[in-house]
Amino acid sequence: MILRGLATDAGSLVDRAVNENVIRLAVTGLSRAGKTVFITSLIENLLALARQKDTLPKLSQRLSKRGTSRLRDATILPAGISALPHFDQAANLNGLSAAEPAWPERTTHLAQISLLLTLTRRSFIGQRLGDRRVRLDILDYPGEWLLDLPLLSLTYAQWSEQTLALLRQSPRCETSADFLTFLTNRRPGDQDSDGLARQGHRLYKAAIEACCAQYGLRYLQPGRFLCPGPMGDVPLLWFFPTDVRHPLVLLPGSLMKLLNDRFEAYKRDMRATFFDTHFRAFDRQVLLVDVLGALHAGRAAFHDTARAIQDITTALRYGSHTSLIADRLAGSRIKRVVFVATKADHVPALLRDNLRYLLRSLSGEVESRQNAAGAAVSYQVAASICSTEDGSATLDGRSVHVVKGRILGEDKVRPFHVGMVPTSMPPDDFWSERFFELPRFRPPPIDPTPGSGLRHIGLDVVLDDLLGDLL
Ligand SMILES: Nc1nc2c(ncn2[C@@H]2O[C@H](COP(=O)(O)OP(=O)(O)OP(=O)(O)O)[C@@H](O)[C@H]2O)c(=O)[nH]1
Ligand SMILES: [Mg+2]
Repeated sequence: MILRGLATDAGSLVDRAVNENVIRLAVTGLSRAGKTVFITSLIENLLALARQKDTLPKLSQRLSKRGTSRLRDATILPAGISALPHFDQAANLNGLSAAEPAWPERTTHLAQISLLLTLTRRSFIGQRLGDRRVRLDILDYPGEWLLDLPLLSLTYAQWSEQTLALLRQSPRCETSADFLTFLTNRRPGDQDSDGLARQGHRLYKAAIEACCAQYGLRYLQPGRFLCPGPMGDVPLLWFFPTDVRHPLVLLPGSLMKLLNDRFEAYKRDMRATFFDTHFRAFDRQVLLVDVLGALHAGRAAFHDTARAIQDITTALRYGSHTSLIADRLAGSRIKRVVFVATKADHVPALLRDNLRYLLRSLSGEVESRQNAAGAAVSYQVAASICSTEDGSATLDGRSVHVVKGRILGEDKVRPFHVGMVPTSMPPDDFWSERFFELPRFRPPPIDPTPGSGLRHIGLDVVLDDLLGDLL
């Protein structure tokens, strides 16, 4: 009996080793970049593809064998005994397809989902081994937390110095006056006091919240100040950056020591609850960037986004080891990266290539670093849920390419002219000082039946770059 059990276990181990690829997909992006919508559309369109709907043409082409698809099935795996919330695909679809459609809520905690693809093998000989399975493990999380990745490698003194240098520049200084005044009243001899620490924390938090809301800035740390997660406003968070003298002296009973201790405890906690436990060991990465949103938000927001992308990618591990064993020992590395400019349905087709070039320029040195490490890198534009149609309109007496859609909360279809989309980092005279938000289009009519597919732009190309070699 025991022997038979062992044989069955060994059999399923061999089956998994030969027939199953488990891919941990990092869906990376700052807050509002479009992660949750991307995951929802990816899953929905892969389910549709397995139901023989041609919703992802580039993948259909790859999977086609003598007129039939090699994708036999796509299934969302049951949540099992996971301690993490399950990504609520059904709730997202219901919201999007409601009579008064709604985009998914902001993500406030971790959620995960796994999708299993079952494929017939390409070669006749391979088919003797049985079907292949590709399991995609996907994690959704609040984008704000991503910026804690570069923070993890800093000391409190380094973080304070960097953060205050930025906070004293325009436009951050305009929202930070109260906090900066509070800092000028601090003295090295200040005693450890929860009252003071909390007051400083509140003022600093209000300053960075205003940087986000009023100027569209994104390089704002720590992430849990903006999105605290399920623990809420715990004492661990009651710290703020402060002017540090060198060398940093941490006298027992001083405010400085309390702030330093909380900063270190915050890093430990983020490592233990997010980065080391859930946000690691990725094999593939899609890096979603709301390039247009950043462009519209103005110079500071655009440069902030660029810096965030560069610092986040610096903190991740790219390339491939020479062997599976090395992978196991050193932790896996990201072997394919697709940068995606999201919400491309705000831009008429003719300008989408500009958006791609701009994305590449914004990512700066990142590509060469990733390439040098042996990772495959590509750049794409996509709209996970296309909510507009291309059209033309007359502007100042001349015809221009626009997109047309219904803005959320309105009934009438309106043209939207995105204006100039530069192909590289814009020069200083490009920027006006105003902060615009992109219009939020109402999603198109959607069939809520799972596997019906969602209208998109370029999602199939992104998925092909990301996963094509596994299909
Ligand atoms: N028109 C259009 N809007 C989109 C698309 N994808 C995302 N959006 C808009 O961008 C908003 C943010 O998208 P989410 O997917 O929630 O962004 P996120 O990265 O998950 O954001 P956080 O959860 O805050 O980190 C949505 O509410 C939509 O308004 C798209 O493909 N087309
Ligand atoms: Mg989200």
